[in-house]
Amino acid sequence: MIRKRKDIVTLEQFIIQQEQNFPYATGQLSKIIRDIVLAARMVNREVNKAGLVDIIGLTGDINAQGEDVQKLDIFANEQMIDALFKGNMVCAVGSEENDDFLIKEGSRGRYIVLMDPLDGSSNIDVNVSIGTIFSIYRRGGLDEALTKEDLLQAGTRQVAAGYILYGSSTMLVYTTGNGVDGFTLDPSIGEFLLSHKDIRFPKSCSIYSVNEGNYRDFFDGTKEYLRYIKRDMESPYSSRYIGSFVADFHRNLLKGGIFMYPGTHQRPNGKLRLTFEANPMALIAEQAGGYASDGRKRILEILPEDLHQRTPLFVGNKEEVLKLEEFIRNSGYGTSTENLND
Ligand code: AHM
Ligand code: MG
Repeated sequence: MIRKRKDIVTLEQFIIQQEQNFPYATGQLSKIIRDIVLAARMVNREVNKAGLVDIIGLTGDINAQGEDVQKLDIFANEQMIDALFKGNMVCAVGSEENDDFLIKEGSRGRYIVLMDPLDGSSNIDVNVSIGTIFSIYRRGGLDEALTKEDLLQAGTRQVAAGYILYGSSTMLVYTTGNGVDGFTLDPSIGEFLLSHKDIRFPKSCSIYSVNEGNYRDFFDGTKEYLRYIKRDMESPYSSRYIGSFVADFHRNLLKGGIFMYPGTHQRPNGKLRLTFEANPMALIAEQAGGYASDGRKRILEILPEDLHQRTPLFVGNKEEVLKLEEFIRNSGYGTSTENLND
């Protein structure tokens, strides 16, 4: 079916419409979204060429988490930082690829951006979808120096969050706290077009996504929940796990599902980062009627102490994540290793 021109809404038109709904908006936040999208277009171009040119592959450098860094990560990081700082609305950027915050001295920018410029980058060389995740906060008074409280705020204080999925098509999904909307890049005209208006998790959950290779090492509550959804439910859920967070989250958002990256005995805080990965997806999930938890409490209420802090993460359909919390609560938040081999 070919859509008539009047049905098509570009991202730019959508942003303008949104601003008209908030007559006091300064347009600064919209400018940041535009800057992120501009950088994402550049990243998209390189991701699409990754199989063809020598931009792919390890550089030999190690990132802040001690993992190998691939060239595309660096490219994405540079593009994002460059676009954000040139835009003048942003005074500080925290990136998964940098040990510490990058501060723009003397900036009058009101906003702080935290991001994972290219999540799932270990999937690049096997042609699996990857993504950029971002999260935007407002700083305190412009006349005071930036404080730790400005830089490390709880997820509830996000003014916007989103992701770009470089998949079979390229999509931007974002929220400014007023629902979640999705845009698909039309490569023939180079524009993101509104394709998924007001996204909500479907009523029922039908998918669970977890790296079950780690099962042995999960805590009791997580194991009991997994046994329940696989064995005790009338119609068991489908298991779907790509191992690329943006793609796993996006599928579950559209189809209904729970994504889990639990803590383990080896790594009680799991793998994913609170600031770059959990918080933005938690805001999107809640804005779409879902919920995100660390197993005990709401992700968005955790006050980060460190830029690179990790957290267990359970995110998806609200009732499902609440059920998971119940299993963990009923296990006494157990950390026993007794049934490690179940
Ligand atoms: P990255 O930020 O180093 O790319 O790692 C994060 C990725 C996520 O995209 C994904 O959900 C997770 O790591 C997969 O981890 P695992 O391979 O342990 O299942
Ligand atoms: Mg990541």
